[in-house]
Amino acid sequence: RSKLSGPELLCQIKEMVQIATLTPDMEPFSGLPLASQLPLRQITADIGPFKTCAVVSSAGSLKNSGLGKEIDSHDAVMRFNAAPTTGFEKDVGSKTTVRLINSQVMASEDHHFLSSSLYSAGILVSWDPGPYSSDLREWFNKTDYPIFKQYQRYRRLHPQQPFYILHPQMEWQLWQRIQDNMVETIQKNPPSSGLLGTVLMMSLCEVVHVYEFLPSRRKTELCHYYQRFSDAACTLGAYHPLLYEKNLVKRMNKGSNRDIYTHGRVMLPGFTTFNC
Ligand code: NCC
Repeated sequence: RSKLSGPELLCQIKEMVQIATLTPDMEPFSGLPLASQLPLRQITADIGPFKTCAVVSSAGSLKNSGLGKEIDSHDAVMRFNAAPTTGFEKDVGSKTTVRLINSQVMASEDHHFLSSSLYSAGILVSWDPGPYSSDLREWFNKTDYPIFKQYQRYRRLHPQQPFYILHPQMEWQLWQRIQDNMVETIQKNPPSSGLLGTVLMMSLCEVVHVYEFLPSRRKTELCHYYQRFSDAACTLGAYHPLLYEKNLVKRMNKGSNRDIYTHGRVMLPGFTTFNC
């Protein structure tokens, strides 16, 4: 099997990964109270298209990057999980257009998901590792963390804030792209929020700039720019196939290696800007 080029990889992802969020008509939700809380339309029908976007990883190497102004200059900015902006504006900016959160954040006591103002800016998108079959009923009966319970509670408290749930098929279609493009057998766990969010933004933006997903010269064992905890697994992966994700992103990068080294910046084209 020959190694795909960057453009070929981009086409595979564009054609084989469907960007989908849950809507009220989908089974088994249609008859349930949850259905009345789900957005009526797909996220891709509701928001964007944006010209230029920033995806801000939570990596420790963002610390002292001074990238805040550049990040805020984009039309839309995506952040992840509990990553704050307050107090870190110089390095990560202050704009939040979309926040992608995993179900662990929604469920764990320490994140105060229902009450913390951290989550009130922008559009929320959540995800939970679904079964490989991506069967919604099977997933609904056995989620990793109680994503649906927490989603419903949050929606009752903050009914005006747009809040989507990713269809689990997106996780596994993307996982398959990673596996099919690697020689090694990869653990059957979904991609990290970082890669899921990057691909979601590629469907909403003309150009996506991803910051410190591929580590710059500031590379550090510090896990997050906002915490004192260190662990190299945050950058290299443990549960998520993060190293493989990064390899794929490196191959698709349209920017220069110099940009990675100095700014931790990767440039990816939006799906509408290329033909396959
Ligand atoms: O750490 P996390 O990710 O919230 O980071 C968001 C995304 O940024 C990229 N990243 C992060 C740190 C780092 N040093 N290098 C990076 O490249 C990754 O792409 C990552 O996805 C997640 O993916 O949802 C994850 O969430 C955390 C945790 O659940 C939340 O932060 C809430 O506390 C997971 N950590 C643990 O379970 C302990 C992490 O594995 C994945």
